[in-house]
Amino acid sequence: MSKVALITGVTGQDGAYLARLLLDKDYIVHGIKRRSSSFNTGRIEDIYEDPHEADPRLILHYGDLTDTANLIRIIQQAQPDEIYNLAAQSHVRVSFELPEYTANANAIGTLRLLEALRILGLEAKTRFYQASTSELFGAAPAVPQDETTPFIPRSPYAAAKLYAYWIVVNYREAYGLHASNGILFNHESPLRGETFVTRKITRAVAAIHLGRQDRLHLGNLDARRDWGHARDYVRAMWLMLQQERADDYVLATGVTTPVRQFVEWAFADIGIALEWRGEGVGETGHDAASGRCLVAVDSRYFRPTEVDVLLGNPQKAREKLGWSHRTSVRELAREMVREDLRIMCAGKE
Ligand code: NDP
Ligand code: GDR
Repeated sequence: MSKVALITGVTGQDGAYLARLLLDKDYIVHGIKRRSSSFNTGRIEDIYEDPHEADPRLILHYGDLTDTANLIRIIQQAQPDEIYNLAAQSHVRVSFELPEYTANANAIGTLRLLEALRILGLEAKTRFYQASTSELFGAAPAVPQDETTPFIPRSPYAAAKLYAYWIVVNYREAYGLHASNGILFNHESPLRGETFVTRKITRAVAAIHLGRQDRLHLGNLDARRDWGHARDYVRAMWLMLQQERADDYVLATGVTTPVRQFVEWAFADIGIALEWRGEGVGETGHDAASGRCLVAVDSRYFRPTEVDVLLGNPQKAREKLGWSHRTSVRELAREMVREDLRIMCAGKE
């Protein structure tokens, strides 16, 4: 008998990688997608079978984390063995513009799913994965950060995810749910949303190379992130739900890189060495060979409160799950530039 999984956020970056992984493991996968005015299933196009064909193994439901009745109905229909709660308003900068919605979807949305499991009497059957985040560490003074590092959130996004983290722990302790938090550091891929910094950089570099864009405008170049590949991280989500006991795990590479370095690597991949001039807002990056200005720092991309340094220690995941990342941040940057060039050349953009 195939296991049944339900993925919220199946149309997002991680949802797309996880759905593939679970289908490869012979799961039946239910996914929740939002109604939108244009197609939003681009990332799962190749695995989403025609719903008119018999026995499709990926089944999509319209849904939203802000609609309690809808979530209860979907879970009742799917009767999942595993739920992966990946849906969220996931953009930190945007959460300063949409703080209430972010709390509703990211915090209360998680509570709605957990309550649905209780209402439906699925506490003993259904295992639960929560997409927690390194943003919880926020202004934590010490690096590297691990499962014992205190949380000091620095954005409405992180504050909402903090509630979600603790409500998952509480339902595990109070009701015996097999519910785990993956505290994931940044992970990227060619499927990364276009407004997150890595993808914004690699798309711009590809467009500049093809003569379709003049300049890349960015915010804080000195923030440091522990970047891994999404493909590696979804493997660990699955592993967490296969453990006898639910627990919370940091997933990270153990390497931190400034945004500035990622920009330099991406330009290096199209043969351009960058030279920086100035400092702070107004700083610019130039093609060292031609002097052409290709990067400009713009105040509009700064955040009211920033997370300066993220660096994770994934030792627990290594020891207990046997997990470690396979793709380095340098390889990741190269893959993303290559894919964006391919997509643009193929005329898909
Ligand atoms: P994406 O932004 O790519 O995907 C988010 C998904 O959530 C999309 O499918 C989106 O739908 C869906 N969604 C948003 N709001 C709602 C809602 N109200 N109801 C139902 N679905 C909704 O994020 P990622 O794949 O990168 O991340 C997955 C999860 O992991 C998120 O919760 C994120 O906060 C968290 N996370 C991500 C990290 C990363 O580095 N990628 C690191 C740590 C945590 P639509 O396609 O319609 O927009
Ligand atoms: P983050 O990712 O906020 O870490 O959240 P993002 O790529 O948005 O920012 C990373 C760092 O880059 C700096 N930055 C810019 N960021 C964006 N988006 N656009 C810019 O132009 C820009 N210039 C500089 C930012 O200030 C920041 O320091 C991601 C999301 O996936 C969350 O959902 C997840 O929880 C965390 O990673 C871990």
